Amino acid sequence: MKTNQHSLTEAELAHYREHGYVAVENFFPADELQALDEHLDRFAAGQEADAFEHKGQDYRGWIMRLGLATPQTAAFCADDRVLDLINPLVHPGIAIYSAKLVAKEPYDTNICHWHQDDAYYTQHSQSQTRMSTWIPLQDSTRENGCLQLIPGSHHRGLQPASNKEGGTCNLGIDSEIDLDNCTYLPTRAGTIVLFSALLWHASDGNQTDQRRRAFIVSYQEATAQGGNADQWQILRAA
Ligand SMILES: O=C(O)CCC(=O)C(=O)O
Repeated sequence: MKTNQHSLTEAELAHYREHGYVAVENFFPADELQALDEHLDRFAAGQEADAFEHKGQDYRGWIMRLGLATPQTAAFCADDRVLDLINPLVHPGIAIYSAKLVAKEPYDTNICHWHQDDAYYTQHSQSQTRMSTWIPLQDSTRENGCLQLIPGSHHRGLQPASNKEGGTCNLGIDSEIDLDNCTYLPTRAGTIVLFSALLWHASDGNQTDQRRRAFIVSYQEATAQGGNADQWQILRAA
C-alpha cells in the first residue's frame, strides 16, 4: 500500500491539468484523521451558536473559517506533506485562502448545488492557480453524498452564477450542466482530492445513518492578496 506520498507523479499532474482534479489515496493515516475529527467535535461543542457563519437546518454540522481557528487546524492547513503535494499546482509560493468543515449529517437531504469555488472566492481575492484540497474524514460514497465533478470543466473559466433555492453551495452555475459527463468520486478516508477552484462540482444528500464530513482547505499563490477574512496567511514565500 502506498502511504504518505508527498509529491504528485507525472501521471497525477497530467490528470489534474487535463481534468481539473486528482485523487491521491492513502495520503493521511487513519489516526490523524480521527484526531482531527474529534478535535472538530470538541471545537464545535465549545462555540457559541453565533460563531458559525452558516447555521440552521441547511448547514448543520458545517464550521466555517477554520484556517487559523485553533493551533490544530492551523497546523493541518500548513502541513508540509500537503504543501509539497500541491507545490507544482499553486505558485509562486503558497498561501491559505480558507478552511472549513463540510458535513452531511445522517439523512441530510441537502444537496450541494453545482458550483465553482471561485464564484465565491473571487469576491475576496483574485488568483491564477487557486485550488482546494478535499479531505474526507469518513469514507464517502454515492449513498452518503460523495463529490460529483464535471472533468475538464475548469477549462471553461469562471461562469455566471446566481443564488439557487435550497441546499448548500447555492451560488450555483447558471450554464447548463452536462450531466452525461458527471463523474461520481467515492473516496476512502485517507484520500486527498485536489481540485481547481474553477472545476464544476456538486454533491447529493446523505441517505445513510452515518455522518459524512470533509475538511476542505483552499490554497492560492502567495502573490495573490487576501483570502477569506482572517484566514489568509502566506505559508511558503514566492
Ligand atoms: O463536500 C461537499 O459536499 C462539497 C462541498 C463544496 O463543494 C464546497 O463547500 O465548496
